[in-house]
Amino acid sequence: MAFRSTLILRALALSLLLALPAAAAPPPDMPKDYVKAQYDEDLVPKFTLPDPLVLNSGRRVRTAAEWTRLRRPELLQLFQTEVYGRTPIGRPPGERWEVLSVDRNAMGGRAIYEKVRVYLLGRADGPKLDLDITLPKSRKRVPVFVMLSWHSKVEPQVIERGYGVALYDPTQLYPDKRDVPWEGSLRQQLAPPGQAGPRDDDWGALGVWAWGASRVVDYLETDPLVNRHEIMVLGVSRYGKTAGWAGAQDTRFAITFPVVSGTGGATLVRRGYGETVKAITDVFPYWFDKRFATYASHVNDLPVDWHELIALMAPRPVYIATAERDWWTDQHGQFLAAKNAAPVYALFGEKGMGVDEEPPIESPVGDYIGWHKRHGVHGLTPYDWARFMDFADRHFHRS
Ligand code: GTR
Repeated sequence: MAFRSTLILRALALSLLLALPAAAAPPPDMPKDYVKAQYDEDLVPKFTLPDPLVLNSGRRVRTAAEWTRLRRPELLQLFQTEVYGRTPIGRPPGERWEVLSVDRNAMGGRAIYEKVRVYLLGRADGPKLDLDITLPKSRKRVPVFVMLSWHSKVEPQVIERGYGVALYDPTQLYPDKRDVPWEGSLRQQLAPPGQAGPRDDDWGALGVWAWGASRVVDYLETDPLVNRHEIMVLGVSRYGKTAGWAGAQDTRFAITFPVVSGTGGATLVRRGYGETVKAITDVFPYWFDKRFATYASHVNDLPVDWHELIALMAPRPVYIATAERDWWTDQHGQFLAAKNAAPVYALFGEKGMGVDEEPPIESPVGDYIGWHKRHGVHGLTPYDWARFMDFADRHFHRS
């Protein structure tokens, strides 16, 4: 394929050499039963990151306009064909929704709770998406986190600080398991006419789930209580990966929050630290397209790495959250991905993280690219939420 020769060209002449940290940290002191993988910073191989600002043709983009017109579509396409699979359709023509119920006295009278059902293809007996929306009572339209989740618990401080939450369960669209038959799946229902079966670049579960997050926005944009310019996307772990891919593709997301997203979310896969491409595609091949697994033994040939996924948000803000005892997600790899996305933000005149070294624990950094590592393990905590809203307050000019 054309990008392969370009790849070689890039690797030879135009690539960016990643500076490894001068003094590597000692291997972490982790629980004995922690999942086995490579966790020694000294053993991270030297590698070359693809340069987000170099076109497949080898030419360098120099302006924000060139990035948006030329490079952004190329990178989106590479993430589609090589990683997540193609998103075959945007908003389906027949999509409609129904507000099933509204409770104006939710959370002790502080919130409004709406249940909304989206009929993705218009038909009541077709695929649907159920939304649980909790909005703080307010005289103004409110900012909203679209959150992908299995459960419908809303963190009270979010409502107290004036933010809404729209929850949806991605598995309603596509099950989180291997070997789901293509026949009858949403993937088949949304495939271009004439496609008889799955292809190597057919979207995996993460792609379908991310597409669902965009369908939530279709509804939210019409909700009179919601500020359509302040819709964000947030997910944790596998749904953090999903949130990243959703935010990269759909510019209606004002801010993206990939939380402990790790491999396939916001970390550099070339580091081979913690969960590798091989590990993730062995256990969760169906999250991605078929082509992604073919890079497992030679990740350096992957024409993208995850600093470029973060760059796809530019100039919209993005906030990457990691946890101290979550080595599997490669926290430092998520720092380096964030750092190496900055040149794209710079084209827009925006500052990324504003630091070169990983900051101390629980010292959030970042202007347009927010980043923190908090105490604790894999998950989402009140500390994370508080920092996310500090970041959003700043960008939405809320006091
Ligand atoms: C793990 C997987 C991670 C992460 C996690 C989760 O088993 O290796 O990539 O996605 O599941 O979603 O909880």
